[in-house]
Amino acid sequence: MKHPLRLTACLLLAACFLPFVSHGEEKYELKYGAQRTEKRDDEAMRRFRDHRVGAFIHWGLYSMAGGEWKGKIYPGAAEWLKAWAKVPSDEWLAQMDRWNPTGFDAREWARMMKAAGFRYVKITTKHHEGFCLWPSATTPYTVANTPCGRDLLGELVKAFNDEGLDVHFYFSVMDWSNPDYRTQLNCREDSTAFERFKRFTEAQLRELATRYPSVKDFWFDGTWDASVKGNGAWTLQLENMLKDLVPGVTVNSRLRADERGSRHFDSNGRLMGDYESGYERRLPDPVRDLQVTLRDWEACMTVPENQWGYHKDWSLSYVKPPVEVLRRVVHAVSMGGNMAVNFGPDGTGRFRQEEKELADWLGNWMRHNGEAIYGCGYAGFEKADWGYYTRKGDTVYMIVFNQPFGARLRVKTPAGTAVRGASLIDGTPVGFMETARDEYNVNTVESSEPYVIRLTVDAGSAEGKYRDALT
Ligand code: FHN
Repeated sequence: MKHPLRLTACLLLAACFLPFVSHGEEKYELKYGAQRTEKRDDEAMRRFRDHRVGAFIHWGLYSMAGGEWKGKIYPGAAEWLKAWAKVPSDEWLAQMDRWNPTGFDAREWARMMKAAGFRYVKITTKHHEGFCLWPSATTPYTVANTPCGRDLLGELVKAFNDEGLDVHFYFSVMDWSNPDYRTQLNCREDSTAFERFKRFTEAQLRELATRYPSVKDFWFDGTWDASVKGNGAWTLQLENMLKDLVPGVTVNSRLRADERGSRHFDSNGRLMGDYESGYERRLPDPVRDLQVTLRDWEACMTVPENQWGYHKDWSLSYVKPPVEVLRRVVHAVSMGGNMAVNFGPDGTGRFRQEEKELADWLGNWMRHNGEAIYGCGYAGFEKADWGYYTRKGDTVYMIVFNQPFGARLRVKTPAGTAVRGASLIDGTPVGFMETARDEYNVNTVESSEPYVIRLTVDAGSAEGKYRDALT
């Protein structure tokens, strides 16, 4: 038997070192973890969620080089060219002398994005390179000190808003142009420099929030270094500052770290920020990862394999055809998420032909079928091999990507849910029949592209049951 004193000492030690156990489920008592236990559900959040599909735009000095430095093409992500080609910061930033996007017309961009069916646009205000698309007073590395001299971000915000599109700001905390940035804080000098960097970042964000108060979302990036992860309190302070300055603004999960260094989700497994933003160039599995349907999230995707900024040679990787881009948008919505599709205009401010064609194709599809996307979410139906379901109340949309060999689409309803009607988006009825308990066959439709069948289901929504099973 153990000596009782030793046992007491062990228990005391354990009490000191083991995580604090509080309010039943929570393992750790956290000051800088998640700020709420439920989904955020105010009007601004619902607006963000209901939009479902947005564009991402990466535009900066890297858009001029297009993946090529001193005659050599680098196949990696074009916006990382400075790193691939090991270009010193002063040499990289000297490109500002050539920044003069003569083909740029903010209204044209806005019309294109609107026509493509996007409801919001995420713009890189500052990517890792540190060049600001707005005339910031915090640094010389801005549009103000280029031959262009205009506030390009301001022009974009106005043009998008004029078209009725919400603007979201991408902001990289990691900044290669600022000598105070540190990846790690190894000594006092590092900490002092990083404190200066924190003030600089705050000032930039304060400028963005006050100069462009119609901004609806801040999407943070470049927050993976130990220096940022070790400053959880600061990341929460930034989020709170933005929310004070811009009522209703949403903030992605990528900004935050708790005091134990956990990112996105705190050490108790709770989401930080307003929505999860970890799905980058990947999507949750529709069978295994149903947990995601319980929270808000937004995925983002590139059209080539991994190019966000403009790269002059798209032949270096597989390029997704429009139908595949659409499939990913639908996949995200079917699991209760949003999707941001990336565009990378070149240094003159023009979109490449492939991107214009993609925007046209998506716009055409969304004009006819957008009802199955906007304001829709997870349907609670079992995954089908012909495509995806989305749902709005008692209307369930079948979005058919793979025509089956037989002329029937099998629909397995959640227990107790009955299908009352089936039609095309234009109202044309579609034949269907009950084939077994909680199972129907719906007729296929001749179509050369993905099509939508609208099902009316009874009010005995199974969504709740699915949710109960998941939680
Ligand atoms: O490094 C960046 C990358 O260039 C791009 O901006 C993407 C967009 O989600 N985010 C970072 C990688 O996670």
